[in-house]
Amino acid sequence: MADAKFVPLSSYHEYPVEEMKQRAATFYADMQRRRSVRHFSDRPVPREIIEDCLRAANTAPSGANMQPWHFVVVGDPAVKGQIREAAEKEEREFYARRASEKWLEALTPLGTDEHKPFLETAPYLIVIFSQRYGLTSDGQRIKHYYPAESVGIATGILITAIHNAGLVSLTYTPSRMGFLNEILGRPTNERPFLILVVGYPAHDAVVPSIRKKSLSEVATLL
Ligand code: IYR
Repeated sequence: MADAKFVPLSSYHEYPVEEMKQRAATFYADMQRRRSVRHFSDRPVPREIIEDCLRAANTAPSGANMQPWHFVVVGDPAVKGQIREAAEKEEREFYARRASEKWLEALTPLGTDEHKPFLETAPYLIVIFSQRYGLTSDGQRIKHYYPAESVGIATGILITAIHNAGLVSLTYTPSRMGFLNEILGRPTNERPFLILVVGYPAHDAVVPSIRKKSLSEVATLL
């Protein structure tokens, strides 16, 4: 710890307890409105909104503060088309052969199939990569710690930031994702984590009728 440097925690702000309760309840009420959406409008979204949401995601805690993530924002219709084509090829294989009966059964309530038109309709695809290790400018490998956990946390913050901005998103994981490195020219130390589809919902968007578990089902308070 000899070289550790510390500065005062000047960013922390304490709220009175009543205000904390109010903030926690209000935040929950707002998050409860978030839904994963598969029907997008093609309405454009200002790029700076996406950039600020990515800045928020980049504040995420990560193993040894290595920030083992990379975000590729795809707005180019030609690239979105390439991603759709490659993803649907994987999904045709998934739904016809790769998926077990049990897996298909678990997906039934979501009504998903091999067609992924949202990959072209939505204004942005944010492709999130997890870096298995980092690289210095002279090509030396830097060890990354807990990349899966770190990228998962950053992705959660990104989803929350997008919802907070007033947009909708879909966490989309094609059955196999290696094609994303090729299409987007990402290096071999990066693994595709997921595609976050972002935009406005279509006017006639519908969502599956599913429910979240209650607090007592997911939490134990000792
Ligand atoms: N990737 C496929 C299948 C799929 C898998 C899970 I796990 C989901 O939560 C939803 C879908 C698809 O997107 O259709």
